[in-house]
Amino acid sequence: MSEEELLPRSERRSALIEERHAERKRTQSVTYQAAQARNMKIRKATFGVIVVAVLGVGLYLAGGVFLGQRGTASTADAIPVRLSMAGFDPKVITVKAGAEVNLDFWNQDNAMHLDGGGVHTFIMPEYQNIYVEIPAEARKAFAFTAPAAPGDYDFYCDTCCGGKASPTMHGTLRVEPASA
Ligand SMILES: [Cu+2]
Repeated sequence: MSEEELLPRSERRSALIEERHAERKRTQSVTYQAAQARNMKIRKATFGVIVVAVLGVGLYLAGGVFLGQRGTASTADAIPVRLSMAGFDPKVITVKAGAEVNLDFWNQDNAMHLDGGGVHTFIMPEYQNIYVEIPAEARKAFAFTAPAAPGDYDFYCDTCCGGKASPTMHGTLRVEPASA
């Protein structure tokens, strides 16, 4: 028989009450509360980090579709241009004559997709011999000054699907009069 069981019932009860008081005193103490708050903060921060990581992975797996459309790396007025096996999207890029043009290229193909390592190109021989290479699954910003003469300027990709010979790999830079 243990010593506790030998104690009279009243003494056991008062011991129990005292124990509860001590426990309450401990949990209500400033240091205990602070520690709890700290634990909660750490838990929240950890949760935040996990959420951010999961969202990041999700965005990455989404093939950068969201980033391509409204990513922070591009300027506010950048025109998103997606490149894939299907060609350019949009096929017609409309700008004002002489305006500063910011293109935000997004190559949606992966390196295993194409012979050229998934690279697409934006080639505009009619104007300034523009030649831009966009690596697989990458974004690339490209800025240039639009032609002063209004009209339609052809551009194409020559690294896939028949290249220049394939109509699907062509697009048009439509230059409108600056005043229009
Ligand atoms: Cu291409």
